[in-house]
Amino acid sequence: MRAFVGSSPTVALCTSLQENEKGTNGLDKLVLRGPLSSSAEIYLHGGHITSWKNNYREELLFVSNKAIFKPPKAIRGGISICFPRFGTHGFLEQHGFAANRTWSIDTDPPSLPSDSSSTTFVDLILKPSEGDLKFWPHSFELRLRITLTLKGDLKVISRIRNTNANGKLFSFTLAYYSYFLVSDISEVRVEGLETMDYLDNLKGNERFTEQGDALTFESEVDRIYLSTQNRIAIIDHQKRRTIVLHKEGLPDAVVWNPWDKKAKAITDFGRDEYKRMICIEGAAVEKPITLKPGEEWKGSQEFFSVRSSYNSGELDPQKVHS
Ligand code: TA6
Repeated sequence: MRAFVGSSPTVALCTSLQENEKGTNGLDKLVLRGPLSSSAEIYLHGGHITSWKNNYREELLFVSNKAIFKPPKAIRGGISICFPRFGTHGFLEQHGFAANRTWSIDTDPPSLPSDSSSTTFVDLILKPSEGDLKFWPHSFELRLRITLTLKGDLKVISRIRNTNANGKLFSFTLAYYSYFLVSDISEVRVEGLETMDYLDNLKGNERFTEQGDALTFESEVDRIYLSTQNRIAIIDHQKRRTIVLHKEGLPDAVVWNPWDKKAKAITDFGRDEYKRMICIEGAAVEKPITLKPGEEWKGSQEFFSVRSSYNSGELDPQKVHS
């Protein structure tokens, strides 16, 4: 099946995705090739991005060696969308069900302002099944546009429309559940969350205030930073690389590393893999988003990889881009 990928008007020819490949366990996988040598791999199971390689062909996402590519179990790693709930909420699976369902390629997406730089992109869509409606009785259209830019940056735009015919509004929380590959978690610093308030999931979700300098990691961390600034940097000294996240419409940020004890309890996670990953994700958790029928919410997260691990508060990837 040939899937169509779009590109910005400045790039006359639309390049098409490679054939819809068969990935692990024969699951449908799309390969998106950027205008230069970047790439992304996306499974229709979960609308799950399992690889993002920059123009230097460096892999930037973590996927567990023990990930189970068998629906409905979500793939452990990469980037997926927690919807309609982040976290545990009664009968809903942990982090909702969007990452547990099979998505489709959206061949007729409502238009989006095209990017200024040349890009290639693919559009995915998820609508609720009859089974989902039993758990969460709301009709919705969840769209993802996954884009690679000329510079090898990844951009994920999510749109959620309330398509209830019964006039009912609905509220949801959401997170871009993102696992980044790092050389050694004890060598990683995170800038951009200094002095922010956070809810600590390890202390009964009590509210604390972050200290005044970059985050470093010596043990399990499981926090939701609230109403943060939109730019967060993951600085990896050993790889001499910084991954910069720029989020829009996602006021909060989740930071998670299971460390050794919790890692052992996660069946689809290698016991030492916590050393090579960090989850940092734009989210809308503290204040659920409410949509009336016909209304649409849009959020996005851009991911830049910068070949430097300098210690600075002024991270402008455009100036120091790889
Ligand atoms: O994103 C952080 C978190 O909510 C942690 O609390 C931890 O539970 C993690 O998700 C793992 O959730 P999962 O359902 O993917 O095993």
